[in-house]
Amino acid sequence: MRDDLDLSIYLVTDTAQCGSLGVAETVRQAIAAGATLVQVRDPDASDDEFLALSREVVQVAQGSGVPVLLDDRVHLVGPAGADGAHVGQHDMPVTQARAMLGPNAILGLTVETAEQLEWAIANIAQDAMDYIGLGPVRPTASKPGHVPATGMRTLVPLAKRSRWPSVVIGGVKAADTAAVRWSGFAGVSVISAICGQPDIGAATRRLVEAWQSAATPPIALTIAGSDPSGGAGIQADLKTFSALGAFGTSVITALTAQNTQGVTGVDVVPVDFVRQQLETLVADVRIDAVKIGMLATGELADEVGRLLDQIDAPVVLDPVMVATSGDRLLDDDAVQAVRRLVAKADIITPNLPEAAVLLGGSQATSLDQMRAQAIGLRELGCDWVLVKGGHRLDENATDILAGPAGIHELATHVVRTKNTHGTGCTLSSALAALRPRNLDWPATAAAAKEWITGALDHADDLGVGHGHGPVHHFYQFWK
Ligand code: TZP
Repeated sequence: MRDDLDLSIYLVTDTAQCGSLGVAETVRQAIAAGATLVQVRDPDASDDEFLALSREVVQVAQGSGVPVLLDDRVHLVGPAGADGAHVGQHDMPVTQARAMLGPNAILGLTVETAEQLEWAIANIAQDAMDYIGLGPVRPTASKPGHVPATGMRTLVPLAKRSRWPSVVIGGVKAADTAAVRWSGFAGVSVISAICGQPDIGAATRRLVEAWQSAATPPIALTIAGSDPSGGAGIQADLKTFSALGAFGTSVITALTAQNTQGVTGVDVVPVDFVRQQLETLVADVRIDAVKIGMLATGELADEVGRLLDQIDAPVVLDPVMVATSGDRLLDDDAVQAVRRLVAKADIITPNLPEAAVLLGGSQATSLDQMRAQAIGLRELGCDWVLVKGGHRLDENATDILAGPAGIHELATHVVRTKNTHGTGCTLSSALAALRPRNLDWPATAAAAKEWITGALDHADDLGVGHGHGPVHHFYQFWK
């Protein structure tokens, strides 16, 4: 057992992928750039070849403080002078490996399923093992014939349940690294994100920098209008961010006078002052995700489009046009500007009336029409389109997510409640809050849909107003 083990940038070597540069030189450059742990892996090598390779790697790592582990061959740890071993489900049992290695060696185990984790919890003493490797999170060519990829939605609960620190393995890229840390893992375990890369140092530094960027919680920004009744707009967005573990910041585009029964007035913030709010904010505060809601006028929509160039973060655009009460929240001439803004977003979240307005067509009434509209909206220049089925309410409350690889369907039970004020704002801000903790939009959308369904399930617990009351953003916290 090691108390000071740094699992954050965990390099697993692959002799073929390291190519002509070689394993030892790859390890040397990766350690120089910040790799924190190395596992020598070459399942095809004979014991003699593996021992020679391991000795080379141990020598390269000497003096760096970076431990070297051997994959599977526990009996070679001593002869190679390595610091420990990593064993798989079909290798030597952990308790036997610990007995062979002694109390000070580092020892890790691959866990692929909930059953394997439960078995480990029941049968392996906490101090017999240092960490678990969870995966594969994505399909990977580095381990052909491996069990199917499980994705973060399966792995995150396993990491939470684990008594040992967890690293994620399998197809992990630099772009995933912050999400892995924000999801509570102790590190990323990679082969191809380092081995065989044209510049080993640069590839390793990308992982290190992404890991460091996630040392503190994600910060989300909402650019939207204020709802004094607290169920929609900026107020809903900040509650959603807070409930889902993102620090919330806001730029206000408009003040509305409204309650749960309707909107009685809108006062649009001058464009110059919207710009000043945003520029002052981003001059100081890092933004990890953006949600855009009510834009009120075409002029504001165009200005927000320009301001987005100052932010390097995923953008969720909720093309807000009409409140739940039926009140218009956008000028007619602003629709064209919102269409232009769509091209600057990573994902848009129209409901059925908004999808129809954006496409200049009629409202979808069937799932097939929703699929066609979602695909059609991608032509406006946005990779991902989530068409919400809330206005149709089939037996599964199905939403359609269209992306570069086709259609995903998101279905849950229908919640029968009149308290739906702010559901659009809440879902889009949930996407912004959750994207930093997920590897892609399908996983983010599935998590957001599950969460907002809970917020709708508990909406009737709140007795706010006499019209369409708000959903319950804090249903997971309040008794
Ligand atoms: N165990 C589970 S997936 C995997 C191993 C060794 C391969 C990871 O390689 P890559 O290239 O980082 O996907």
